[in-house]
Amino acid sequence: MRDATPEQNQTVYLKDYTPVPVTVSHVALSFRLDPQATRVSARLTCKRKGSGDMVLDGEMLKLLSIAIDGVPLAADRYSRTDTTLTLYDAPDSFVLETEVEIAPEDNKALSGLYMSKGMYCTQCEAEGFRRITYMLDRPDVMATYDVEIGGDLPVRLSNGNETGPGTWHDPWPKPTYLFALVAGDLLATSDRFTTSEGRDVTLNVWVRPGDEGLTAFAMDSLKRSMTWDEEVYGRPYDLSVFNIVAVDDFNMGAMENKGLNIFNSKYVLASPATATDADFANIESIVAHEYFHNWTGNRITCRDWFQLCLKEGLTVFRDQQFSQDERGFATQRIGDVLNLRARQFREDAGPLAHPVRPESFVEINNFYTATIYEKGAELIGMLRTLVGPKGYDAGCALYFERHDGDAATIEDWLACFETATGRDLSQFKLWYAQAGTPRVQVSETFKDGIYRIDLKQIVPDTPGQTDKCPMHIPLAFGLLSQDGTETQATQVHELTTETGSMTFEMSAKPVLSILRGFSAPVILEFEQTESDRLTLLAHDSDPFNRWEAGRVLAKDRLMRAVTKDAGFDDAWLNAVAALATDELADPAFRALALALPSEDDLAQSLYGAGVVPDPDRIYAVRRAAQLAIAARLRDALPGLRDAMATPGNYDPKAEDAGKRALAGRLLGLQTMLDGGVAARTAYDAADNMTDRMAAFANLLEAGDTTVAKQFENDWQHDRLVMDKWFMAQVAHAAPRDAVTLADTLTRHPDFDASNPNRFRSLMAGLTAGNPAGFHNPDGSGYKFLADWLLYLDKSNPQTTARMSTAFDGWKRYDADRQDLMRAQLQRISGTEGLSRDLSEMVTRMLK
Ligand code: 0A1
Ligand code: ZN
Repeated sequence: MRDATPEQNQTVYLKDYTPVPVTVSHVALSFRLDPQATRVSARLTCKRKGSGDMVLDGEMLKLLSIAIDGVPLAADRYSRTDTTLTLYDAPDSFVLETEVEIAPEDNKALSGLYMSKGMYCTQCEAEGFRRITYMLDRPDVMATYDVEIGGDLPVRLSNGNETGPGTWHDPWPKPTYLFALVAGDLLATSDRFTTSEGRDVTLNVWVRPGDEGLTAFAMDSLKRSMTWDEEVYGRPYDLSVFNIVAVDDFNMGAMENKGLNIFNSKYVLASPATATDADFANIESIVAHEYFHNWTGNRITCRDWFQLCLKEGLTVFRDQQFSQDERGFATQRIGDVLNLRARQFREDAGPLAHPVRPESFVEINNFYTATIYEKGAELIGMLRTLVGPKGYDAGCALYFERHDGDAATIEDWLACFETATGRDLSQFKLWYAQAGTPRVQVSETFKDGIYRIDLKQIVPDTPGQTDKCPMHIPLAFGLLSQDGTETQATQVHELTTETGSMTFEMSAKPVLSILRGFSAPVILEFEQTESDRLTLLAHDSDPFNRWEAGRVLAKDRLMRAVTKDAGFDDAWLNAVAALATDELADPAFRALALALPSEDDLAQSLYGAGVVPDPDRIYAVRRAAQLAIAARLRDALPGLRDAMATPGNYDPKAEDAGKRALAGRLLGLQTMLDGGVAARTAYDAADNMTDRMAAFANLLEAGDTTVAKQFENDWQHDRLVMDKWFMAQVAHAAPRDAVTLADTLTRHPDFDASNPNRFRSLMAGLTAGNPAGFHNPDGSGYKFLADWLLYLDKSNPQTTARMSTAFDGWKRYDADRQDLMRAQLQRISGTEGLSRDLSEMVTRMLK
């Protein structure tokens, strides 16, 4: 074997993309499963496309044999490094046969083939296939697959259609990252679906024995998703079986492997007793998301990983549309925007900011981010606004027709819309290249019967990017008269230059409702008058902006309370009380309107306004605001909450969930006044997990010392419920107790850092759930997190790197806290043997 030098921690650039010189059109795999010594035989049908050596990827593989066209390969015909196998002088077409040995039981990174509670499963996105066998592990190499899983495990699954016990044929060419294998002792809930093309499809949801009673909602969500994708996008399913498998140890939410979706069990298993309304909604949208990938991701995949948003942004947009149709437009949109602002705006404002289509990466697993997913989805939404619903449908239809079977690019996607609608999208394309959240400044004047709106866009500098060009920003807006009547229905103004303006002839100054439906992912800077905002809150026909008006009023109050020690005025408290008691408004909407901006949201906004956020002060001010609202509603609270009762059997439908959400908010207010009396009654009466968790959280907030033990005794047999127990205790601890409690809980017999759900529950309970606790001025929160990151990085770099993003806001804070956080980041970065994942993250955060 020839010598070769290994390549480590290298930066990969989009500009360096080159097609492979030799491609693989068919893959035949044979598995002999064993926890310590699994044998994988691979036959790759290869064909030359250009000149050059064939470099296959492979990691942690013990090569047992290698042959070309049945002849063992001489040592001078190939070379290996820790990560590659290079074939020299390969013929024009040939079959490469290899046999390797791997140890799934030792694979704690949960990438490649690994074991979870005795069951074999795989995770190949982004680059896990190379830990199974030697292959061109990149998305532009698409092959058909035949898979044989030997042995006597009762259930043996792979992609495609089953051709015999444990043998599978996938007729649809796919890249390696969509390969999957599952084997073990599993039980299925089964159903059938007939597609619009008349294909009879068997649907299975596979779980470990004992969990079979928890699959009904996932199955129902799957069938509704299949119908929706046929009706709305004209996309039917294309195999005779669709399998979903629930796995307890999983780094992410779920994975869209062709015909064999693998899910974190948290996003499959649900019963009224164990899952909250939020869990049900997540299951519905994630089942839909993975199913929708069959067309947006699988049938049409990405040419390279820089194009990740091509499948992810589009598929998130599609699952958001689905959830709007299933659950109601307004509340879904408000929830999606809240999530975008909390996660993506935060990312875009800090050291980890990157374009929706990045230009380089070290570890691609670090780029499964809110920017690529959620901002990517906003770009699709803006495109739809710009070309209109019909233009959007025509562009999508052309995309499916033109690129079915392709590994495509963002250019391919946009070209379909240019062809279908005749629009020039060259400026719009900047959204994919320029990072950072644009700010749009709005000002208005009214003089001599002319109402004028002036607009200015500012695209901020982000790491590695300065002096950006103006973006193409669709601003949906409408006008109301001062009494709240809409005088101009929604129109879209396209802001394409740095400044812009609009004028209207009017007899009186109108009330402007701008950025309706949150038509672009921007930060609006608009000093609108208090009375205009109150008019919008009471009357805007656009429900998003109605909610947004309330949000802006609340945020103003909270920021002034933080910076100027201002109290909470009657006008605001009365407006909040009016919404809370408005029986004509949808309870889900009222629940959203009653929720104050989060502590992190306030920290972000204060920092954006040039104020150094003090986490303790923010915590105290939020509580004071809640107390003021509670006091205003004191007498009404019990009656309001009673009116939200949902008698009869628990139903996860949006209507009931909205009532429970409002009841939960009201209970929070009652707890501010009664120290937990109502919450105790609610806890004891709860007959579903939504009500129980709301009461539990409030009892913890009130300092109840018995409920945690009671909850544990009741639920210690249920791992998913216990994740909630770990998280809630830390999130709802008094800030000064949070780190000590988190640390104590890591010594609880049920704390297992190797299970990503458990690790994340506890860590995020502190970092996201209890910001004042995490930012304890003594630095204990930072040290606690850094210690655990260093510990877990040795076995599971992916989950560790994701959790490290809790440090990404470090530059917002005061000098002492910055020093403490920097010191922990430097300690991590100076540690020997760091994973590529974590090393890239801390390097970017320290820059
Ligand atoms: N493609 C999946 C999410 C996913 C991404 C990466 C993974 O491993 C690094 C695993 C899953 C989705 O969008 O649902
Ligand atoms: Zn996805």
